[in-house]
Amino acid sequence: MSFNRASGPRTHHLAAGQFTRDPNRRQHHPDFDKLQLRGWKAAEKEGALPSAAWEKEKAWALRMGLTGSDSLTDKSIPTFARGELPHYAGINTFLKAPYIEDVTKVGAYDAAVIGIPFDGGTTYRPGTRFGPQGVRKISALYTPYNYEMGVDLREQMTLCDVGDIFTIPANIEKTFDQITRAVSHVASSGALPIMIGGDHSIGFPCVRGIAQCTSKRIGIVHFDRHIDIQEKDLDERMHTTPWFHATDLVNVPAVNLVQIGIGGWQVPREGVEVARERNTNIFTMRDVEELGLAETAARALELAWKDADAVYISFDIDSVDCGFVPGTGWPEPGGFLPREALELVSLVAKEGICGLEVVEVSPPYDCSDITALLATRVIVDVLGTLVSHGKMGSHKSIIDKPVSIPAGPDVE
Ligand SMILES: [Mn+2]
Repeated sequence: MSFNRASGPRTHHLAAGQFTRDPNRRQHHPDFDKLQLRGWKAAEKEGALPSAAWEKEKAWALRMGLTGSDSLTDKSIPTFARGELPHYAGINTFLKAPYIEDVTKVGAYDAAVIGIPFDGGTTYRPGTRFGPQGVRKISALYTPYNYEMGVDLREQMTLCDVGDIFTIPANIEKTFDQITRAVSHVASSGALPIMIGGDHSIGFPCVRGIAQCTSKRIGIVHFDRHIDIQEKDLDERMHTTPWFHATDLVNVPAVNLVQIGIGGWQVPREGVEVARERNTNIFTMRDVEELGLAETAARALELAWKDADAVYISFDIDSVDCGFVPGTGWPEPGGFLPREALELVSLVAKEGICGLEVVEVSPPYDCSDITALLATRVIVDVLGTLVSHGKMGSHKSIIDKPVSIPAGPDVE
């Protein structure tokens, strides 16, 4: 309708006389209706968002950081930087979310970011122990508002950063126990666990942490170029093995494991054999290309949710073409374009999730923080999707066996 020339020029936003024809002047489509553009609709949606949490944050910043200098016109600017602004300043948490020093308080938040600085499961290039800090650092440039989604995370949900898990660099098994304990604590609190790795070996203890808080069945959607399902690698449970051990858990069946983007020359045959034996679901990049993003997501959701009660997302940053993610341990060409990956992960998240991990960001190999930036995008896009589809908090209903981990005694 908006391109129907017969309907004549639309003039809603044009001054009278603007359509006087000058043959030397380039004319715009006279009947182009910008009100039909998603861009304009998104702008209108912003007008309906609240700003109460932003006002509260600014008042808090003045209380915490002292009122600003007399010469400043904007009286909401404090002397010491507190909260979101300026983006280049401050002690970085993920998205400048509050740091929860006392983890017994994590249940007061809808979602909690957990750093897992561990690269002891790496079989080639290390460095993912710096992943959580790399992602937090570049996440500082984001605002909590997304124009296209029409979502403001600050206004519509509560997010905190619980800091990092105390990993044991020389011992994979002790690290796994620490990770499971931490993730089970956060999941039991009701906050949605959002893990920043770390190498992909953390996938097993993260899923185990959630699985032990519930009698329900969990499916996994796994974005990767690698299959990551052999039993051992180099004699240990390395980053090539998480789904072998996760799908050994009674309530995490392999038939609900959906692996998307797998392919190239780095998929070990040992893993392929296990995937075949356990009947997992594998989509190559060519599958994604032929099906299209919407159909891929629809089929992935169907498989992951079949007789399951919740779905966990594991996003390996190396699922994206290595031209976009130099900062990773096993770079492989031919993966997703960033725009495809973000679209697909959002399409999967819109049905709700019980946890998200983003792994394999290795800042020492990164350029201009672009790999860490994409990891940040995956997390904020998933959060925005959960908010815009009313799925934030949907995981709470599966937590029927919450764990209780003792804190140390009170100190002065
Ligand atoms: Mn991988």
